[in-house]
Amino acid sequence: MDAIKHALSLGSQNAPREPTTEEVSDLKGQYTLAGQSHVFTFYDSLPIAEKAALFKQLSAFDPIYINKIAVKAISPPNADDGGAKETVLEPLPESVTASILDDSQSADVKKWRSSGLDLIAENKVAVVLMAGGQGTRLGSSAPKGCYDIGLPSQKSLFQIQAERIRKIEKLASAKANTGVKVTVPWYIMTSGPTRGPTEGFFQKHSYFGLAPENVIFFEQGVLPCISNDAKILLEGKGKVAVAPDGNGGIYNALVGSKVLDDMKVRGIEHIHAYCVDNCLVKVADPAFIGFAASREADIATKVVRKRNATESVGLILLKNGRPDVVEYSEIDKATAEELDPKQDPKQEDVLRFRAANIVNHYYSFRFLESIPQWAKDLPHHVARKKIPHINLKSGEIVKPEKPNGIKLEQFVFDVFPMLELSQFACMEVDRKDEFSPLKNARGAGEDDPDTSKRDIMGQGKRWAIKAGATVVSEEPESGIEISPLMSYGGEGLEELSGKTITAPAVIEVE
Ligand code: UD2
Repeated sequence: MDAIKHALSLGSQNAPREPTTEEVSDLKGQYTLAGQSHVFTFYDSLPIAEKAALFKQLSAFDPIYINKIAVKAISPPNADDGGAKETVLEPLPESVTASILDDSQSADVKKWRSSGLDLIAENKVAVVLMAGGQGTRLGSSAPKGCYDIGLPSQKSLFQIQAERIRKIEKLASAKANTGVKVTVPWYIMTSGPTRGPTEGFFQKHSYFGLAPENVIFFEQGVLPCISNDAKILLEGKGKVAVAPDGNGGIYNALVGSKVLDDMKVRGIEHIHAYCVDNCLVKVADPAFIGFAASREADIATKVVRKRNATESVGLILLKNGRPDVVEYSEIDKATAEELDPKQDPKQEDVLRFRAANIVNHYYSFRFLESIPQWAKDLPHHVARKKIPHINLKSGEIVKPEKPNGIKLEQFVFDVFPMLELSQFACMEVDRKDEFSPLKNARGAGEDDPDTSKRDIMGQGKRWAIKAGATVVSEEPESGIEISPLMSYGGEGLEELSGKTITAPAVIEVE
């Protein structure tokens, strides 16, 4: 019997096995118990391949758990039902924050950068890129990292980030001068929709000069889309409507995909995790790594000054004494607009809560090893969406005009409140040098391809002028694109001294 069962379970490559009656009835029983048996409405009429696919998909979910997180996400405990005590929000205390903007800390920054480069040279630093988002606001179907923001070199965000990794490896190696090969492994988290196109893009571009064995792709999980009356939605007669489980899916994915095991084998102790769409991101920033390591932080995060009360960024703050982030989609207007009583009222309005989250986080490896102890407690958030689905009565596809359901997602920063303040650190950085997110389609005028291009070329122009070059240009806006392989953060541009450069221009390594 075992041999037959084994053979059946394999099935031949192109003819998946039909689940047995008992397997189907077991699974149906679980879904019936959870009040979700409607997902089997069309099961019997499906061809075998679709039966097998739906059975496999449904087997990957626990319907009781889905119900639990959906109910908790839709109606979180609040003050009046005693579910949560009065929430006290305060800015982060000075004790856990440092600021690049504060000249009095420049000696510290130099020290952090130096120690960060040493850690990179000791092969203790890795980078995790969260690239599973679907970039719907950008209006492009390709993964955001593939996007060409219009630079003279036509480099994509992925290429810019890959070259920053190559450059920081070189800088760390030159400083250490031990002859030991320096590698910063790059773990790229994708989601179902972004996995294929992302890997294909890297293969097409030969990993932008990185060694393929040091660019590791892994996939985050998905969760079923839920109707407003808490029912799992079917996208087709044999397919559950699913969506990526949010960038907070990174934690389960790091464990499930064995990325943590790979980091352990490599001796990684410090991890930089960041957002794909920020063209200015300092990948594996040694100053940030050195800062976090100097504080022996389990988590550290970079922030910039919030642009205005309505900017779509999370706010890093203390919530009931713990580090936390209130997402832009969940902050109340009064809190977002509250002014800082300590600030000079004549100054431009200074918001009380102005530490803007930029999805730029540091983790100690020892902290990431604790994921299995708390990952199941990470909350889910609700995104109300228009979700195409099958009408269970007519079997027709419905394309709703207005939000008809929810996508459940976890937020990467929801892990912050698990820490005592002493385990957490925050570094304020200069927005013009470190944050220019690509969120909107061209023409939005803010956080779009043109602002990304403007900011990265403006930075290159500042670097060239600082290095002693004279920059001439017809339009004041035109800048200079300096390849990351030339300079990681404005260093090493002595050869530009005394030169006259006509912008717009590209400076690339020969
Ligand atoms: C994110 C932050 C927000 C602010 C803003 C600044 C979160 C939850 N929110 O909001 O506080 O910092 O960025 O730009 O971090 N991603 C995945 N898998 C997913 C969803 C997203 O990998 O399922 C990645 C995505 O590819 C990107 C990053 O997470 O690299 C942020 O995602 P987003 O740009 O959709 O987040 P946004 O702008 O709503």
